[in-house]
Amino acid sequence: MTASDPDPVDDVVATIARSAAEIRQGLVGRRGKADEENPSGETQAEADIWADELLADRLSSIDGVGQYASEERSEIIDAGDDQVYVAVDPLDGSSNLKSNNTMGTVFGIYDEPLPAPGSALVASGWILYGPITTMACARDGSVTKYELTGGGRTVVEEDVTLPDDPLVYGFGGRVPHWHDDFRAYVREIESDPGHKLRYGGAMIGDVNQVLTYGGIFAYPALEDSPRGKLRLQFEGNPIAYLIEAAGGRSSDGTQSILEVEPTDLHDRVPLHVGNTELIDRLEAALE
Ligand code: FDP
Repeated sequence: MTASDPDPVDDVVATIARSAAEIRQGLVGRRGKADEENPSGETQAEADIWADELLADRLSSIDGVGQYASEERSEIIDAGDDQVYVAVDPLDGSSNLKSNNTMGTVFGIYDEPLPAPGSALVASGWILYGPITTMACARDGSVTKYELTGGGRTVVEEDVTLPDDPLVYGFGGRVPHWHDDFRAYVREIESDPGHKLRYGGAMIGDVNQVLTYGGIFAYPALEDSPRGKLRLQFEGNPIAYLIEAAGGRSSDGTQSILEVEPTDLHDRVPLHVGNTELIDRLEAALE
């Protein structure tokens, strides 16, 4: 590739950013349940299916894209090229549609065919549909935050890092299903007067709070679900790549999420991300 050649990574990021306003607008009238399940056995919202189709069409037609895969479809779309491979959660936290709370779109751009380990990511990021629409994007070890308006994108912060003093925590899964060692760790985090609870039920909203204020988010292994809930390709890897690029850590309980070898496109992974010190303590607690 020469300097003047189109860069498929840039094109994928720009296409997702440009599509965000349309996705946000398209949620109106699509908040109901569809009569279908995703490959993880969850009932899909009409908006999940619609956003997936919109992104599948746009991303798989970009020059250089070899595959499009999504949490909302069982099969990978073969897009014909071989430079980058795109994994998307079109609407993360879509259960929040009913109550009109925050949700997001998550993407990972890999340089290996899917399913791929997080070490094959070359960029990742998320769109957050909050009071305004924002994007956080990691590439080449650096994180940039944008505000999105219509089809446009304005940089609001470059070289974003997690604040040194962690402030917020949010932990998913039903508390009675947490393992005892994880529960004991949570009690320690809660009892620190410097910490406060922030949990909104959409991973991307909760992780964005950690990126903004410092802290920890986890959707851990559960007694009735040993690999937790979140999907490695579509959620775990992209989030881990971005939080690590922002100077934080990710862990599946014992190692960086980026080191987890996938066995299936829809694998789940226990996810813990946040300030290094808190993830180090978590791994020690789960030993
Ligand atoms: P959702 O099912 O609404 O799409 O993986 C998806 C996710 O939301 C995350 O965004 C969120 O953190 C988690 O599931 C919440 O799940 P539960 O409410 O089932 O615990």
